[in-house]
Amino acid sequence: MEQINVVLGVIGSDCHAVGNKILERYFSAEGFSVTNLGVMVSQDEFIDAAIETGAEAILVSSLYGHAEIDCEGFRDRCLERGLDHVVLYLGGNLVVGKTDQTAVEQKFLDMGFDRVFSGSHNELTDQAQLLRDDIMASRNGKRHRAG
Ligand code: B12
Repeated sequence: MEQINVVLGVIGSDCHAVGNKILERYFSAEGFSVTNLGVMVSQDEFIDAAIETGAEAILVSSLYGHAEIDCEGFRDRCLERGLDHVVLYLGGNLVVGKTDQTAVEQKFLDMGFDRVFSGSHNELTDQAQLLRDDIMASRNGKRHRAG
């Protein structure tokens, strides 16, 4: 099967490590070649790793509620550094407190993520297939943007 490289990690000063390990196992078991940067990863560390490994997707987690600050400008930074076609996913507990899930997800889609998973959408079900489809679309110059 064709190897597809992806980069995974928890952004910012966030130290929540358990979900990250589960994501590594899930996407590896689904056939992706996963570079897992672990916790407390900066935007540039994600991008450096994606460039080094030729990753076609960056999967960002944020669990401690500060995703908006940590993810600000991420898509622009990818473009600045030549990652024009990288697929960007974001998941976790993205904001502090109870906020409407759809509104939360839309906020991050507007920031340039291709798919956003929060609340009940965090459960790992068909994300590997979605990712495969989005990477294929991106290769064909049709980057997916939900919403
Ligand atoms: C254990 C824990 C800790 C431990 C972490 C230990 C460690 N090194 O992992 C300790 C005690 C250190 C900790 C600290 C803090 N924590 Co804490 N912690 C938790 C707790 C109880 C469990 C987290 C966990 O392991 N979950 C199990 C895993 C399997 O689930 P998960 O992390 O959500 O990951 C899954 C999904 O989110 C999803 N997912 C995640 N990312 C992505 C990405 C993609 C692309 C996709 C598709 C899916 C996906 O898939 C994952 C696998 O199934 C949660 C509450 C909870 N029940 O979730 C709070 C919680 C995450 N913590 C919270 C907070 C506030 C903190 C602190 C700020 C507390 C404080 N005031 O100090 C600090 C932050 C420290 C820091 N710098 O990060 C809040 C966050 C609030 C928010 N976002 O709204 C939570 C939700 C508790 C709460 N209800 O208030 N915490």
